[in-house]
Parts: sequence; structure tokens; C-alpha cells
Amino acid sequence: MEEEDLGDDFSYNSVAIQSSEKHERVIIHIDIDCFYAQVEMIQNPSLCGKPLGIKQKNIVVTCNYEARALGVEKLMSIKTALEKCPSLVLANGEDLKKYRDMSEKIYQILQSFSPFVEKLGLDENFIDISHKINKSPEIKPEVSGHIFEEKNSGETCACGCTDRLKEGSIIAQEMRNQLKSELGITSCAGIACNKLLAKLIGATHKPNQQTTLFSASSLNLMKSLKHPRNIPGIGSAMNRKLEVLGIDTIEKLQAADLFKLVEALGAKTANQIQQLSFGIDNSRVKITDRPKSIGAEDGFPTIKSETEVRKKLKCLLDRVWELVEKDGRRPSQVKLTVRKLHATNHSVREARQTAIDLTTGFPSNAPLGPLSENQEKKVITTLMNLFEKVVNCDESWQVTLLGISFSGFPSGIESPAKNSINKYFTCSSRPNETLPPPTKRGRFDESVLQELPDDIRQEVLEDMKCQMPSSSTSQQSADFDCPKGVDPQVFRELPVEIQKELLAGEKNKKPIATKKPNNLLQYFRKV
Ligand code: DGT
Ligand code: MG
Repeated sequence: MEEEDLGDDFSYNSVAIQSSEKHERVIIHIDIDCFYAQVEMIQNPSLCGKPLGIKQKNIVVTCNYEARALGVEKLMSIKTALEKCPSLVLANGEDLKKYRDMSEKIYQILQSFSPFVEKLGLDENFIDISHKINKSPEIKPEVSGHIFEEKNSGETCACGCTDRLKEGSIIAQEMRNQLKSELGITSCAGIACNKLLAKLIGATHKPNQQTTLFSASSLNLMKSLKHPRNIPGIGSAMNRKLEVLGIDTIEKLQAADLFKLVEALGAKTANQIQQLSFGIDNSRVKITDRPKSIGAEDGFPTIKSETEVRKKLKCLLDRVWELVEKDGRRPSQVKLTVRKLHATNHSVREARQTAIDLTTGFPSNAPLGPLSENQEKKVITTLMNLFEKVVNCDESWQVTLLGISFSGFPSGIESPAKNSINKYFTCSSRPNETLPPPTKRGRFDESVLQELPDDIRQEVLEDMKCQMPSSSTSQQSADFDCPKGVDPQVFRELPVEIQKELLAGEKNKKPIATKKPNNLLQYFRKV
């Protein structure tokens, strides 16, 4: 097929935009195969080998690869799926708890390879492993898995990214092996020099395979997508705007006049989507934040007495506290949500929140355990007080839903966040121990910061600054000027300019969260 001539604009854009391209990083994107279906098969091995669909309402939200081979597709109606595959076994996937639990275990394993792990939905993660490259002399730079356009893979980029990506593919293989051996779960991986390309390339060989994209082939990968809507982050609204501009191929988006794009979409979005069309994505792997609140709700036909409310709340509290305990942070706020049914049969949701002290009798850094009898009584009494603020118990009433949610979690040292880089720099609550116990792959290398590209290091440092608490319960080294919440021993080993950054951050805490969100790249921040 002959290539369409897009003229001078394409060449101009191509040169101008690609000159901003960087290949310094090695990013792995991991996507679990038929996630919900695998979780069900792991829990019930008798399902293995049979075509299996996971239903929510009347939809098959996913299905295993046996079912796919028989014509069942993701998001097919149950009726159609059964027509295509009468032997389809259906499992109910409405309770997401087991999928969330598996998702957390996957995240923990990936974090043992690199602290820079960003969750995207329940079954996808980006991992930045740039700092691990060139660290393992035992790793021979041979690719593990597929190479996109293998015939062109002899071309090596002058910046050295080809070898870095090869090494990345070996680490991706190790990650996938570990997910399989520890959790029994298979996955696909994409290895590339940015998040966009890693996500796209990982989907080219499925299931249970991995693919590496060398930088020289990135334009061809983008071209192979054909339509702009196939670029993650370009949704239907953006796509309509592009079509109004006559842009219905990736190549037209690449060649589009930037001034016209800016006029239609605004400067930031115009620049970003044109860069994405060239496979350029400088967004970094942002360590996934932990939730600001943890809760659950329960709907039911109707409840009309306080005794029943108390009983429901007790059951709900057991469930919610299990989640809080797993999370490990001690909350200081509790919220009650109530859905009231009015005489006219319409319902209204109302919520009330209040402070709750669950530290009595516990040092604030003691590990969180099950609620004691007294604590449970205290929470239920607090919730009943909130209930009486929402519902006038002197009159008759009906409620059809109750919800409990905990929030007000401490940040930084007071809650050695499982998912935060800060954990590598915070003091341990245990004496004589300053760093987390070694992981299977060895202790986190504090020099990691030095080896990150400048812009990424800067952003990570900003994250660390904003995660530092204003007051700390940690012991400070008396003779050393060290920011609060940072282990002095680790701090001493940091390069001077980073020490300065951290100290400056103490004086001038500017939360990164105040940055404007980047709407276009929200697809990287879905969790
Ligand atoms: P894959 O990655 O193609 O092998 O298959 P899955 O099942 O892992 O699909 P993926 O990665 O797109 O989504 C992960 C899980 O999320 C999937 O197992 C079910 C759930 N899911 C995906 N899309 C939807 C959706 O549109 N609605 C609902 N309710 N759940 C979805
Ligand atoms: Mg998946």
C-alpha cells in the first residue's frame, strides 16, 4: 500500500516534536490476563479449561481465553454470549472484594521490584525500572519475549536505550514469573521508554506474553493504530472534536497545524495529543496514592427500628474495619451515610461525619489490629449519634441504606505508607531498625534518587516533601540537621543537593496536590 503524502507539515511537526523525545526511561506495563476470570479460576480450579464468563447484571464483563476462542467477547450481553457458546459457565462477579484483594497482592509484588509503581484500574500497573538498569551485571542484554518489528531490531539508538530496554524485558519476565509462582496469575507486559508506548505495545501479544518496543519502531507502532481514538486518553468527546477538524487518522493528527489544534482544543491539550500521536509521553509513573477514605455501604428493603440499625452497623463495621486493618493506617474520622425513604416513596441520601479517637491505650505507631470491645462500642455509639442527627427518631422513619466510612488517616511517618516512596526514608517504629526489612529482591537502594532523570527526581522529591508530616513522633538525631520524618542515617547518605532539597522542603511545604490535574492524561491516574 502506498503511503499518503502528508506534505511539509508532517515533516516539520515530526522533526520539531520528535526532538523533544526522550528515551531515558524504561517503563513496564503489566496487564493481567482476563483478570476477574483468572481470580475465579484460581479460587475454583474446577473451572479451569472450561469456557468461563464473569457476569455483572446481564453483561459478561470478561471471559477466559477458552470462551474467547468460542466467540464470547468482553462486555457481551449474557444472552448473546450463551448463543455463541452454549457451554459457557457463568460466575457472578458483582462482589469486587476478591478482585481488589488480588489487585493489592499484585501491587505488592511489583513494588518489591521498584517503588515506582502506578496502578491503572484493578489489573494494570506501570512500573518505572529505570534506576535498576545497568545494575545487574549478570543480566545479558538479550530480549526476553517478542520484539515489535523484529526485522528492524538491529537498529540501535545512539542514546543506549536499546540495551536498556533489553534489560527491562528481562526484569519484566522476572516480574511475570513471580506473579505466576506466588499468585498463580498470568499477565502480559509491554516494555518501552514511556507509559503510552509500554501500554500499547503490551497489548500486541496476548495472553501470557510480553513485547518490547525499541525506540526506532515507535512511530510505526503509532501508525499501526490507524485511528486517533485508539490512543489511550483520546475518548469519544475528543475524537468528535478531531473529526470536526477533519482528523480521522493518526497521520493526520501528526501533520495537523498546531495553531488550528490549539484554537480548537486549547494549548495544553493540543500539544499533548499531537505529542501522543508521535508516541511521545513524558508523564512519569506516579506512585499510587493510598485511599483518602475506606468504607462500605449496604442497601436493603427497609429498616424501621434503632435496634435493627445498630445490628446492621455492627455487621458493616466488621467488614469495613477488616479493610482498614489491611490498609494499616489508623483513622481519626468516621462518616455515616443513610438513605431515608420518604412517605412519597422518594429516597434521599445524607451523610454526617465526626472525629473519633481510636488511639486510647495504643501508641500511635502501634500496628493496627482488630477493634477491641471498647473501641467497637465507641464507634457504634458515635455512629448512632450521627444517625440521630440524620433521622428524627421521635417520628416514624424508614431507611434503605447504611454506609460507614473511615478517613482522616495520618500521613508520612505516622503512617508508613505501603505504597509510598516515603517509606524508604522514614524511621521505623522499631528501635534498632531504620529501614524496612529486605524484600526478596534485596533492600531498596537509596541511591535510586540520584539515578533518576533530573525532571523525574525533582517531581519525586516534591512528592516526598508533600508527604512529610508537619509534626512527627519519630526520634530525631540530636546532632544532625535532618528533616522531620526522615531517617537520619538514610538522610546522611543522600547527595548534598538532595539533602538541601529535603531541608528546603521542610521550610517551604508546597503540596504537589495543588497542581492542576492533567485531564488528558487522566487515563494514567484511574485508581
Ligand atoms: P485481558 O486484559 O484482555 O486479558 O482481559 P481482562 O478481563 O483483564 O480485561 P481488562 O484488563 O480490560 O479489565 C480488567 C477487569 O476489569 C476485567 O477482568 C473485568 C473488569 N472490566 C473491564 N472492563 C469493564 C467494564 O466495562 N465494566 C465492568 N463492570 N468491568 C470491566
Ligand atoms: Mg487485563
